[in-house]
Amino acid sequence: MHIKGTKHEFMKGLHSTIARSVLSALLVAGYSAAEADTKTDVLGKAPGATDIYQVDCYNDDAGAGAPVRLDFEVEDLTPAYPPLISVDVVSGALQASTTDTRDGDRKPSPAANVYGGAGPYMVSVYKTAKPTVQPSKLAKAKSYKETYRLTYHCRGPSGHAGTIRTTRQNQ
Ligand SMILES: [Ca+2]
Repeated sequence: MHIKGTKHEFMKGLHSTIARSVLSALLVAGYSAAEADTKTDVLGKAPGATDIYQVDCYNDDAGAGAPVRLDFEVEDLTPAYPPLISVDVVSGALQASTTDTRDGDRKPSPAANVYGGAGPYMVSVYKTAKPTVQPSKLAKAKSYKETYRLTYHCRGPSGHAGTIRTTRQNQ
C-alpha cells in the first residue's frame, strides 16, 4: 500500500511538473503573460485588511467568444512576513479561493477559477495565518503589512476574453 501511495504521489508530481513545463512554454511564447492581467498592491498592518476588486468579463470580439470563467491566483511578494496571502472569488452562488503558502519564493498560489460567465466577480485579497498558529495568536500573526500580486484572467471558450477591473476596497 505504501509503495502504491508513493507511486501515486510521484505520478501526481510528474503531472504537475509537465503542467508547469507547458505553462512555462506558453509564458516564453508570450501567450499567458500578455493576456492575463495583474494588480500589485499592499495590505496594511490591520489583521483583517482586505482589498476587494470587481472584475467584469466581456466578449471583446477577438475570437474567444462570450466569457465563461475567471482564472486567478495570488503571489505573496517579498519581504517575507508571517501572514500568508489568500484570494477569494465569488460570482453569484459560485465561489473559489486559493492561498500562496510560501512567501517570497517567486511562485504564486495554485491557480483557481470560477465559472461565472461575464460576472461580476468579487475578488477579495486578504491575509491568513499558517495552520500551525494558535487561535489566541491569530491577530498578532496577521498584523504585518504584505505586498501581493494578483493575477486574473477572463476566458472564453477559445481563450482570452475582455476584462475590466474596478477597485471596491483598498486596505
Ligand atoms: Ca509564493
